[in-house]
Amino acid sequence: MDDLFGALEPRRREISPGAVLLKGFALSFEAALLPALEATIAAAPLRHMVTPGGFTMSVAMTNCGAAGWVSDRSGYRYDPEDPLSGKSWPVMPSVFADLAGAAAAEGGFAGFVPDVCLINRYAPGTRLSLHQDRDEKDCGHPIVSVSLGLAATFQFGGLKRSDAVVKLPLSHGDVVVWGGPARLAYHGVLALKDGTHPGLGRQRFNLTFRRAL
Ligand code: MD3
Ligand code: FE
Repeated sequence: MDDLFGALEPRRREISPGAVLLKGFALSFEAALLPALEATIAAAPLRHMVTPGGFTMSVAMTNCGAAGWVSDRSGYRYDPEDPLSGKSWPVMPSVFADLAGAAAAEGGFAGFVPDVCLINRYAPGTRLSLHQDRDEKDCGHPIVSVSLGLAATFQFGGLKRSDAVVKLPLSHGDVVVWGGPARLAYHGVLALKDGTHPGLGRQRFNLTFRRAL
């Protein structure tokens, strides 16, 4: 039976060319990961950024690492300083970098060293509309995403906004490595359903590790 279930639900699943789902990969890092997340948020608080079009994002965000992704009325950019404090972003905790490097290697990108981690926080009802991540300098590097807390439905499309999307449930501890032809695919997150996660309560966090600079 073990083999049967193993074959039906492998731990490593290619969901499209270049996109590899590592089910539960972050769970073995959890004991160090959650305190490091808490400390990072204490140093650079979550905030709702404003899009260049003037809309306030429903996702609350912060960053750690050499720079952070920020949005305001003037546009999107990677900024070495947190605009809220005028100081550098918190250093990327070593458990973050270790997790990202190990996942990338498992996904086929050995040697990936992220310089930025964008932290997204979803409350019930929060969504992230379909977009591409193209603010990074060299899109030859993958993005590693880590889901924590409440489960979400992720949408994954093609290289055009109008391409069909596939829905993928992402739950606590899941990691996805997005590289190669998947790196510039449109993607988004449906409105978070209410619920309570045993460790994290009524919220979902997503960490995305990038080589941005
Ligand atoms: C596919 N975050 O931060 S993670 C983002 O759940 C973002 O918070 C979502 O989209 C979240 O930009 C989705 C999965 C993900 C992240 C980056 C990607 C998928 C991706 C970049 C390229 C292709
Ligand atoms: Fe994205």
